[in-house]
Amino acid sequence: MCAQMYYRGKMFGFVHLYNGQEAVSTGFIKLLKQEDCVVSTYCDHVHALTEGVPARQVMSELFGKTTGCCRGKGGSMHMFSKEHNVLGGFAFIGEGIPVATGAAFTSKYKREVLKEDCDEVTLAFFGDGTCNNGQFFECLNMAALWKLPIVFVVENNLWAIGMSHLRSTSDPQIWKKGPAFGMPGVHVDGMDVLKVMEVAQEAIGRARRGKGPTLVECETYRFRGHSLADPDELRDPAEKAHYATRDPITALKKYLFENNLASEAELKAIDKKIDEIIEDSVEFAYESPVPARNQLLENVFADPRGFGIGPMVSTDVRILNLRKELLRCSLKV
Ligand SMILES: Cc1ncc(C[n+]2csc(CCOP(=O)(O)OP(=O)(O)O)c2C)c(N)n1
Ligand SMILES: [Mg+2]
Repeated sequence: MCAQMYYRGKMFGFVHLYNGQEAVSTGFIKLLKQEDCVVSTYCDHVHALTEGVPARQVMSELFGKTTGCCRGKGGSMHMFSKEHNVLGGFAFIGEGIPVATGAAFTSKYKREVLKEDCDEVTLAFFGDGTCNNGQFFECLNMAALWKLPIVFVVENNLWAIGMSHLRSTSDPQIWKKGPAFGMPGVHVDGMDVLKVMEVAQEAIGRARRGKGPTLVECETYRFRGHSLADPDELRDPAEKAHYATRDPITALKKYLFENNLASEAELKAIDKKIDEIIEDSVEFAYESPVPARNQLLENVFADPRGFGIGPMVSTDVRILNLRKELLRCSLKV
């Protein structure tokens, strides 16, 4: 549905589908408690949904409407929900990792100074290509040094847009970089939700017990191009066909049938319910208003009229002048 709406011009900028990688988000996030935090990338609409942000709010945000979880100011790639502790999608790769490390530091600080029974955990999701960026190494170091309650979840889909993982990294086994910093590194089949859950349980449990971070490499694959604007001409059709046979949703369905855990009718009923939720979210997004023109600068700077952002210091003349200047420019445009 996201693809349909994007091609109809209802969503702006880029939208990145998550098809093929669902087992990673579900396998990890479904184990979290209310207070735990999630930091994501540009596939954040899925991580937000998994974390419980209502589909209506997510779809509206993708449409850039005021009823979205960021009042339509974030759009695709910038989902945020204070209520659900979704601390953002980050379009600049690697930028979310220090934010997640900071959130984990906050939890550690709370535990040591304010609230002894605080056992919050933060999950940082990012891709294989991102593991070649500096923030990854810096944050692994800090997290291990301070035994932070964080799990670094690498969604290794073997590609960074059109760059093959094997061509761009000195050692393609990402999990090995964990032990280099003194934390466990684990590799898991990221297309098997039950295997992901098993590994996630161990890593999250470890973080909750104050035993520090874990690096988990989930080997997965995306079924579509990098974004909906990507013609996806660089990946070998044979490779795509190979991974298509391992669709995590089809695999789980097969497992449920083989183990008599669900009937065809039960799964059909779930499918129907999902279709209804999606239809409802699209209708809601269509009907919702776009942000008013006078909200253009809201939440851009610290603004007491904004939401969740601290009060502006009225004596800060520089910010006031900058705001005025921006307002003048926007009116000219
Ligand atoms: C700092 C920065 N450099 C470059 C880009 C352009 N860019 C967008 S996605 C991407 C590849 C990311 O690949 P990976 O980390 O494997 O994530 P995936 O999309 O495969 O989940 C790049 C280089 C960016 N967004 N941010
Ligand atoms: Mg990748």
